[in-house]
Amino acid sequence: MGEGVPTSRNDAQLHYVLLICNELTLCFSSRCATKDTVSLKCIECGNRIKVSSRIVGGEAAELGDWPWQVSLHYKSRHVCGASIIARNWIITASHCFFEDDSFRPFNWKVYSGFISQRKLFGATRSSVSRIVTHQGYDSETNDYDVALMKLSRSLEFTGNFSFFPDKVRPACLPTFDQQFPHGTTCMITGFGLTEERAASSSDILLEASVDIISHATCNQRSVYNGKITPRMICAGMLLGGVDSCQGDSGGPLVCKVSGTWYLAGVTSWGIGCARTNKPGVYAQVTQLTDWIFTQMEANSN
Ligand code: 4AZ
Repeated sequence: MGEGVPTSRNDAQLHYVLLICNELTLCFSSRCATKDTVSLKCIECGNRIKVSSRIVGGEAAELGDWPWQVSLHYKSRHVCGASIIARNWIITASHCFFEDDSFRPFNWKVYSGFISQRKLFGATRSSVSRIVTHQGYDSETNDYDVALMKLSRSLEFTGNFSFFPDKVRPACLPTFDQQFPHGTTCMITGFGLTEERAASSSDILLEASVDIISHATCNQRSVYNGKITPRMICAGMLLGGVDSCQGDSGGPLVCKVSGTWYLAGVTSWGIGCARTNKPGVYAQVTQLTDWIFTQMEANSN
């Protein structure tokens, strides 16, 4: 990696990755490790010890399965999910900040390292020092539905990889050019509704596998009829039955590449939950990494 100002998008990303890696100890993907940066891997991301589907149509997760999943409590209630991407940064959806009070960090608590909302005593509770929503977020279209929250204190990542269960660990951010081709099977997780008409969110963390759906398919008239922007990625089952739902928002859509889990999407919107031809829509992280790195740098002190 050369000196000075980055000269291309690729350089720009390496630049940010290096800076963040040095200063904030970001989890960054091994795919960033070109011949110039090969040894610069600060923290392992996207891994867990265990190798082993509310979310509608899912099943119960076990502790340590999705160590980057956190629960955002607003005024003491679970309202959204989020994912750990660095010791002191989590990523969520901009639409989780839905009223004036929700832009005040002290109204939020972040719970990590747990799988049951009724057993929060085992969780790590963090306070929030900053909330950064995307200036391009449009509540009509859900474009740019991404936000960052900075934690008041850095999380301690548990486990040392080989010996202890990992309850709290980061997911890997993809590189801007990383592809998650349609048909790839990925995972969604969350404490959201287990049915579109359910009265409350799930007590336990649920997981489900979903397929990546192409923009062309998702924008078809019978599906979302042109409403899918480049900042969105669709995933689910066109037949219905499996999907994220209210309360899962802000949480992860992760895809496993060579044994490592990458954050492909941030749960954003959809028409209902698990309906035929209405898959879940996620903020497309690869299109937002520049913004993510820029905000993390700008808010590093
Ligand atoms: C929501 O209201 C929501 N089926 C999140 C995800 C989906 C629908 C609604 C996707 O936060």
